[in-house]
Amino acid sequence: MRRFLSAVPFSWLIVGSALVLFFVASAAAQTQLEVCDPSIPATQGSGAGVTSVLEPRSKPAREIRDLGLLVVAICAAIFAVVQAFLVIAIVRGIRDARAAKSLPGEPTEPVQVYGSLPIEVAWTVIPIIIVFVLTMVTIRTIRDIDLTKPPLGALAVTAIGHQWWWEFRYTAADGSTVITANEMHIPSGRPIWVRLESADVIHSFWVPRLSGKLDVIPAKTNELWIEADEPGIYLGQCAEYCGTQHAHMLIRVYAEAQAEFDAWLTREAAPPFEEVAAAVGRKTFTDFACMNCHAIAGTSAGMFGPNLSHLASRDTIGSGYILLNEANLKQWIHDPNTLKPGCNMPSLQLSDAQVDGLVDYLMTLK
Ligand code: HEC
Ligand SMILES: [Cu+2]
Repeated sequence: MRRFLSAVPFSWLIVGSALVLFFVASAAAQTQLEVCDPSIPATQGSGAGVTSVLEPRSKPAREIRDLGLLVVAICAAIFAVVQAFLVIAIVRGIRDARAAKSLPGEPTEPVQVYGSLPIEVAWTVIPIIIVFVLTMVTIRTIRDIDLTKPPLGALAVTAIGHQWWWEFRYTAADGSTVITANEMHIPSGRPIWVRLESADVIHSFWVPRLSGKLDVIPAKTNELWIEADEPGIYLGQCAEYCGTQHAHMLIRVYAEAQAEFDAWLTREAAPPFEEVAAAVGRKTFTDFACMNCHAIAGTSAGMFGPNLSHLASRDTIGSGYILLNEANLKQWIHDPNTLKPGCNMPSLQLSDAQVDGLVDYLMTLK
């Protein structure tokens, strides 16, 4: 037994640990991965909150999963065959060595075989076939999902990556541009043609259940087909390291029935409802630098930070990282760095009264 163990190749240890890691990782992926703050309502609709590539909800994501599983299956088969030969060789080697010991004088080397034509042909032709199959299947998948033109009936949305949040732009029925942040609404069952742009560095747009990932590159527009088969919230994540708060540059895709989506877009296109009682907060907003960085329809036009026109209709702030409620908003405005360290919004050192006014005002922006 000790003999056998010492003969176990080192590669098995590596492969063994890799397998253990793989199973642990896939188990983790299976658990309901929620955004960092577990109190954020990630789940709505079937299986929302899951970010696993193994649970696709669109044609592009399904094709990517299927291709991945095919590659894993072929590699597993190759692994099994190679390891089987290895085990046979080890067992025979030990047996022959034992036999040689009991028969002194016999050669301990196994019979040497050189240049067997059938074997040479087999291990040349079989890998070529495997590589050929993988190439063809990959080309087919790319042709199916990496489109150069929007699919029929697609809705065009522009997504702009910023350090560390997402901006989404739509064209409303009246031709006006609707701008929102971090929570992307889409009609379910309809292809979405996402034009990806960056305001600063390279990001990557990835909603695992809706499509593959695609880089978001400054001064270049990439185009990505995403789609949700069924309504629900689908979580995504910037997938290209882009600085301090890269990990908290989350994407929330709200897929809803077409009529619901249309109603949402119409609401977003309209000016926000403002209560007269919130006028104090509105004045603070325009008196301070808030207005230079944030746009609120009818109030300010800043473009550096997220559009706040309909902030109160969103579930989260800080790019899907923090639940939107009065307490969090208060803390955020006092000093966003206590919630999202390193983010590009400064603390304006406002008094409690000023912050309270701002919160009252912002929470009316439905
Ligand atoms: C220098 C520009 C700048 C100024 C000034 C500024 N902000 Fe921001 N703000 C940002 C940026 C950038 C973000 C996005 C931070 C992130 O998620 O990483 C942000 C995020 C926010 C958010 C969360 C929005 C969302 O959807 O995630 C709110 C609310 C907000 N700011 C309110 C204010 C208020 C109120 C003021 C004035 C007291 C203010 N901001 C001043 C740049 C600014
Ligand atoms: Cu990033």
